[in-house]
Amino acid sequence: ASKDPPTDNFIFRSKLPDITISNHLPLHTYCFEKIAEFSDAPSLISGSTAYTFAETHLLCQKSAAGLSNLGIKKGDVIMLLLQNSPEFAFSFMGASMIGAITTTANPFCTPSEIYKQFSASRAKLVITQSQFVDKLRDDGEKFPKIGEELTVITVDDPPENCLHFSVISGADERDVPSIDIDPDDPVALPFSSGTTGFPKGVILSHKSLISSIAQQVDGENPNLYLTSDDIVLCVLPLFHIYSLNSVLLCSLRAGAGVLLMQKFEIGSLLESIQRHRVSVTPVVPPLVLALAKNPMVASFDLSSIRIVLSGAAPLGKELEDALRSRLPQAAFGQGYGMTEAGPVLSMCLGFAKQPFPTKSGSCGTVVRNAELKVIDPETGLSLTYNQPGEICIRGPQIMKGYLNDAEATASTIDVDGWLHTGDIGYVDDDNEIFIVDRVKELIKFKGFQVPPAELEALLISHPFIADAAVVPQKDEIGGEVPVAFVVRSKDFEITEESVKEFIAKQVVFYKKLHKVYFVHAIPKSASGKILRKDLRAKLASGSAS
Ligand code: 4UU
Repeated sequence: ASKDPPTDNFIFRSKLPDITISNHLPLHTYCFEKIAEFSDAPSLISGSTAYTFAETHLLCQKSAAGLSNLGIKKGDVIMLLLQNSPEFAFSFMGASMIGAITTTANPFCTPSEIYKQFSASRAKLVITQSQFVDKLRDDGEKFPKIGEELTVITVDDPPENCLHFSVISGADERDVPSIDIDPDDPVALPFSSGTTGFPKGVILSHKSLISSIAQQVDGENPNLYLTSDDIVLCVLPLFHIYSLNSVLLCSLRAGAGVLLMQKFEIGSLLESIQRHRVSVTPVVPPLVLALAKNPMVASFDLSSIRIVLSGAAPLGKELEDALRSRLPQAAFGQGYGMTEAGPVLSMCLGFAKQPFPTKSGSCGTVVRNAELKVIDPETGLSLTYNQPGEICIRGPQIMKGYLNDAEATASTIDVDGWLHTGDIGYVDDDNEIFIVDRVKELIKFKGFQVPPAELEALLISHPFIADAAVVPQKDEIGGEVPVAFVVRSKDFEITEESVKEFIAKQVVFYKKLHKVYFVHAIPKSASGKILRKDLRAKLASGSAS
């Protein structure tokens, strides 16, 4: 097969047969469809509190009624600015039940980062923790006045002019208005910069999320086999689509319990895995590193783990092998996702109910009910086995498009419905996908998105900076870190430290610059595009400084 010439449509499929997907349903109906089978099993576990599936379902309905009582209607957007908590699930599903849309934001973002998402999504209400409320009162931004123009709900003691979460979760579930939901109606609005530019709202419909969940956990032989005997670790933040979809929503559908943790701290993580007999651990490469290398691991009983899923950033083969030898009983593999792709493109088939053998370093096989192709970035022709090119995906799970950005949508999803990922990879003879490079601008620090365009815009807003470009540099712990090439304005002196500080105070921690290189000019193409490849090559060769 390796010698096949390029054709205009060589398509890769899952080894699993296609299934019938109930994507005509509203998301909440689909997620809770089988709840009678496990209504008394634990669904959400947080600290010393646990909610059964029946309790979780009821609290979602109450929250739906409560949101409706506060004036939230079909098509309205609510913003969750929350760390992992049961209330995250209640609000997200509650919003779905009244046809509202949830935009999820990182509570550690700066007020200006939050404001951009808040205003672009036109959120009508914010659900957060008291410690983050001041970010919504920041003088520098034009947030509406809390309590008068903007409803802010906190899951803990509410500060001035805010409401407590019980205002919605204490509502009468019989007050949920009856509404019609079309499969194409949006339900989630995560933000992603995609292949280029600034973060944009990614419109995910009921149909797309259901399709993605079903591709993972439905069918006689599910690709990711979860049952009501499983406890799934939820330490990855729910505001990111990986955790929201593959952890929370997949577990709700399949009846698995979700162990919610607010932050990653190795000791308490290991302790929780041992105490709750966690069986499935969705992680990112820095967590694989901790589990593989931290000496504390040896003093805990981790024998309950049967699946380790890594995703959101490239994982080295050596690290994967190191963790494998520490957790020999577990199936280890990767998922490959992209917010715009709904998000899962491929998943390790070693996680299936009847598993397939898989290889180290692979990102899995394309999910069922979807088509994947690898194209030559120059000619657009599709490539066959073992030839690296840009990965494209098509299926009912991909986003509808970007919010209010037809141009960015058109340059990401082509007329034939293929979503272009900006990732370079190949498919081997066993249909396993290997990602080898990224052609898009996006930088990933520990799996978090760092959009260069955002940092470049901040840099050139500095009066002493004439031009700037931000590119990824390889980093042992973070995978990649953002570094800047900066052209000083004529006759102005500015130091590396002051540039770093200027950025650090305006961005969330993972977007901080790790290095600044002063140059005389930024290499650009004839059309004015930054030649990022040249800058990356300069870094790789060590000739940057
Ligand atoms: C190399 O990272 C994500 C979603 C990840 C995900 C979701 C569900 C993983 C497993 C799962 O079950 O989304 P974004 O939008 O933040 O970032 C997308 C980009 C990809 O285009 C690719 O460049 O993140 C990178 N990426 C990976 N790279 C994602 N997964 C992988 C991977 N290996 N396994």
